[in-house]
Amino acid sequence: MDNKSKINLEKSNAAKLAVQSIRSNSIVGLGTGSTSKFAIDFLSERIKNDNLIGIQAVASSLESLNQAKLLGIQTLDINSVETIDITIDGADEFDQDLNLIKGGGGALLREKILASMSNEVLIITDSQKKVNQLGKFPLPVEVMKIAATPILKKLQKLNLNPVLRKTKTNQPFISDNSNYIIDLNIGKIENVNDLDLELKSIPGIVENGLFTKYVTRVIMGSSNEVIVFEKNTNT
Ligand code: A5P
Repeated sequence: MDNKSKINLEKSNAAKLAVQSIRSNSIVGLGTGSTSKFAIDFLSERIKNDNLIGIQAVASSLESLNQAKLLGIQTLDINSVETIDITIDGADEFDQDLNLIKGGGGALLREKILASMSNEVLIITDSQKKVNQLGKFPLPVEVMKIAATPILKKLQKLNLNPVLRKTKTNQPFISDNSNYIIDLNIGKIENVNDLDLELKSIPGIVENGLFTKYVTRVIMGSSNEVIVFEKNTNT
């Protein structure tokens, strides 16, 4: 098996196990990205073949919303929901404390809103996402278009090596919320909470891709097994 197939199998195995946690009559948060895509497929299979009834989904992106609709999964608008029972989403990196970098696909804002509304957040990944220290993967920051230039300058001054995300045709990438994304090439993030607060203090930054709370469990595919990391409640 080539490496890409191996990674896809890890993603699929993690997604399959996570979807087993969904109970009938639940509101389910749908993540975004290639691993979440597997989870949405498995959810639809469970609804069709497994007596899973009363499922309503809230999507974290237009991409996931479209996939869910195509599969016949009933969807709800975020504004019509008070609490989400369980959200299943991917990540770009996670550490031993279950802090995450998310937003490689540009959906970090809605993903964080969904996570904040959820009783349970299951993160599904392949084995390449586990790191000792976050930061090798560029940290995405969603910013208002009108403030992109001053924010880029501010982030440069903070030595965070910001780069405005571009599409394949060299146009600025536009999020589902009509904002820009700036990727921070940090290398190693020494203190995730301090950086999260620093970014939140800059006007015009709508959200950043650091998830320092919310996660209940990370479910990681690794070769033919699946490893579950629980939040250590003693720390
Ligand atoms: C989307 O914006 C991201 O947060 C994804 O959840 C993350 O990039 C993981 O994507 P993959 O499952 O494709 O690796």
